[in-house]
Amino acid sequence: MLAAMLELHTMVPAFGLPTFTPFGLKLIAYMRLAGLDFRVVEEVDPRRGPKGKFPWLVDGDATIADSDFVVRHLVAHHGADLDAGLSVAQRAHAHSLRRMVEESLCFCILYYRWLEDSTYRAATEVALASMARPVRGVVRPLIRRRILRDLWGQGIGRHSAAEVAELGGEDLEALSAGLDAAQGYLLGAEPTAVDASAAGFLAVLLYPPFDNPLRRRLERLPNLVAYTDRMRGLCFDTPLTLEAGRGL
Ligand SMILES: N[C@@H](CCC(=O)N[C@@H](CS)C(=O)NCC(=O)O)C(=O)O
Repeated sequence: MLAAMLELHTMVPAFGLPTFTPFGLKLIAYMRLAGLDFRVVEEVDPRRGPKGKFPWLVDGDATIADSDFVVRHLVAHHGADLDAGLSVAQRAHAHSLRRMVEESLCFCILYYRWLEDSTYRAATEVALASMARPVRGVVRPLIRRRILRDLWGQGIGRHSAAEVAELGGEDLEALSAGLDAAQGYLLGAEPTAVDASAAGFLAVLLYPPFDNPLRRRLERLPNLVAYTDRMRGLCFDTPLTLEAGRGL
């Protein structure tokens, strides 16, 4: 039997956003747009989740990790299908857009978050604020080293900051052009799952006070900025039911 109240376990709020991970924002946006009732449990340590990453969903006895599997669960068990009205061709288009955002733009955003010294310091200061200072001092560089190794392995970490802005800028321009062709959201007049995903990634790029060449590319695309603001108003500005999770 599934519990009535869904629990989304995700990274702490930061910089005016209800969580600092784009994948957590994606699920908050998805559940908000689907009209689901849920509470957010703030987590500091991703290793508490089944796959060692934020976010995960607890639904009664079931714990589901990875935002894509969470969305599948919400569709299968809660009838919350934001894409129900899409044609086969629109679903295929949505799939490629979502992959572009989550597998390409995502790494460009992570690049600046973890490679730039000042951004890394400010971001981890907030994300790990609940940790005792001496613990934080030890843990921060370890996390950074691991993520930089991942970014090197993925390939993005081998590029210059300007090259990453070129690659990520193409993703942003594709989203911007798609918005112009649609009627308000990425696939038409109503928000769908791909809007939830895009909103999460655009929000973490646009709103935290970190200057980088990719953010400047986004600021030069007024329709995408207006869309991000609109999605923020729809999905991220309403207060959430919050619960403190367990720290390290
Ligand atoms: N494919 C996963 C990606 C989740 C993910 O990459 N989460 C990052 C935060 S943006 C994370 O937890 N990183 C922590 C770590 O690697 O230690 C999803 O869709 O949920």
